[in-house]
Parts: sequence; C-alpha cells; structure tokens
Amino acid sequence: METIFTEKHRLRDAKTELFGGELVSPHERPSRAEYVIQRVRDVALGPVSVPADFGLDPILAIHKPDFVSFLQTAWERWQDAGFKGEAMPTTWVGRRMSDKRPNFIEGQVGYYALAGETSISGGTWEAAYASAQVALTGADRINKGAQTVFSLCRPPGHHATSDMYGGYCFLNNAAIAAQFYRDTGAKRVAILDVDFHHGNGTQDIFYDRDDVLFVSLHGDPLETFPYQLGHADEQGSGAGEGFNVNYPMPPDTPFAVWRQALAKGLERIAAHAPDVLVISLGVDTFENDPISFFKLKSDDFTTMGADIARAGLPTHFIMEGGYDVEEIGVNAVNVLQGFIAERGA
Ligand code: FKS
Ligand code: ZN
Repeated sequence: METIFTEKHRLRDAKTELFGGELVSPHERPSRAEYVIQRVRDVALGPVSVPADFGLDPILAIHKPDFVSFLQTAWERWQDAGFKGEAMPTTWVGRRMSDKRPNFIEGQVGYYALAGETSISGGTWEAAYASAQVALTGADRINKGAQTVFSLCRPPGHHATSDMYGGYCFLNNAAIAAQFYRDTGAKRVAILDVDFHHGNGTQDIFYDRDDVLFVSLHGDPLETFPYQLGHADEQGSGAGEGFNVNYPMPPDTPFAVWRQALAKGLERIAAHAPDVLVISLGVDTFENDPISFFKLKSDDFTTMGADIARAGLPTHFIMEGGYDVEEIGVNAVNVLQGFIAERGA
C-alpha cells in the first residue's frame, strides 16, 4: 500500500489548545504524524510519496470562498490587530443572534469557529492546504487504478464544515477527496468514519445528497465532542434522506460491540454500491487514548482493517485523530496491515 505524506504537516505547530480552562500543549501535535510515518517505514508497508498540487479548485468545491480567504489571512490579520497570543474565539454566533459576518478579525474568528479549543497559528493554512493535497493525491492514485492508498493527512479534517473550523480541523480532507471522486467520474461514493469523534463536518457537507453516503461510528455526542451533532436520528434530508447513518455508542464500548456497528455500517455501504470507499481513519477509539472513551486494543485495529477489506471496494484511508501519540503509529498501521492481510498490498 502506498502512503502519501509531506513534511509540510509540521507547519501546523500551535503552542496552545484550550482544554479544561487552561491553555495546554495541543493533543494534535506534529509528532503524531511522525510516529505514523515511522511505523509505515518500520513495517515496510510500501512506498512513501509526496503529494502533487491540485490547486485550490477542489478545495473550493467543498469550502466557501470567504471561509478559505479567512483561513489564508487569519493569522496575519490577528497579529496586525496587535494580539500577542494565538488566534482563538472569544465570541460565538449564539442562538437568535445575527448571522452577519463581522469586519474585525476578532469577530471573524468567532464567526468561523465551531469550537473554541483550536488556535490558529502561523503556518496553519499552509499545513491545512498541504493536508488537503495529500488527500487529493491519494484520490488520484485510486482513479489511476490503485485498490487502496493511505493519505497520511495532518492536520485532520472531519470536523470542518463548508464554512467552519474547529476540533483541530480546518479543511475537510475526506469531503474534498469524496467530491473529487465525483468530479472525476465516480457515480457514488461512501465515507466510513471510524474516528472516535463524530464527523460533523462531513455529515453537514453531504447531508442533503444521495450520491455520497456518510456512515459514522462514534462516542455518543450527549457525552463527548462535538456534542451538537451525531445522533442516530440524523438520517439525511431531502434527496439525502437515508444517506446519513450514525452509530453513537456509550462510554467504555468494547471492540465486540463496536464491531457489530461496523458490520451494520458496511452492509449499508454495500447496498449503496459505491465506486470508492473513503475511510476517515481515527485511532482515538484506542483504550488508552487520553481524550476518548472506547476500549479498542491494538490488535482490534488489525481486525478492523480486515473487516473493511472484505467490503471488496477500492479503499482510500485518510488519517484523522488519535492522541496516544506513542501508540498511534502501531494502531493506524495495524488497520492498514489488517486490510492488506485480507486483500493484498
Ligand atoms: C477533550 C476535549 C477535546 C476536541 C476534540 C477534537 C477531536 C478531533 C478528532 C480529529 F480527527 F479531527 F482529529 N475536544 N475533553 O480526533 O476528531
Ligand atoms: Zn477524533
């Protein structure tokens, strides 16, 4: 299996995350990707390639132009305003308030943030752009006939909507890849999100569409981030009715239970008969993850990869979360090795 990776991920290196009322060193840090690429090399998973540049157009097929301009200029404008720290929201678009976009950067940060933990720092846009190119390059490989590919994206993407960032995400890499497949000939795409957190951004982007099926397994949003989306009764709207499938699960969910939801999700995906399967691959379902509450063990990730392989579809793995940093490489690559054991490299 080929891995797409760029060192440009290191440009996303914020000093702060708002966590429990403190500014802490971010969970979503550069060493995460370094542990994963190291493991890819240690087990000789396959070639590692740098991404090509597909430009802004496939990003603008998902994200609104004003949001993209905001991300491109936010850090500079924040500094120009004289603020000393990293850019973080102090206001929100609260219930029954105006949806008008403020002019001043402080107001704009609040306008475009869907959560408050994620600081914008120098280099964030460059890294997010490179991460999207890692996803697009993977999609191009599948288009050219690869059965599977691993886009080692960082920063992650599945919380980002067409016009909001947060939850460590800026551009929705999985959504950008899925739309790229549609725009290059795929009739139907399925996205299976196995990250611990609900992929609210991906759900929101495709909610009224029947061409991109979204299936997500995640911690019950009544108990965990992103809190305001991911319930089982969110099934899509209009033409998209029935094309959004959520499996929220409670604290301490073990792999045996999680795997039953996976089996149901894969059945729904088979019924959709997609041309390609995109996996939002988070390994924060791990039992020792510091911010999550499922109980998967390292070996379970191998089984997960084999289960996904048996769907028999061209499969594009896109990296999302995972915060037991020293184990993230083993857990993520276990999924890929489990896939290969079933299907070949
Ligand atoms: C813990 C508060 C943490 C933010 C959680 C963000 C999770 C991000 C992720 C992604 F894949 F996007 F990286 N709140 N008490 O893992 O879903
Ligand atoms: Zn997550």
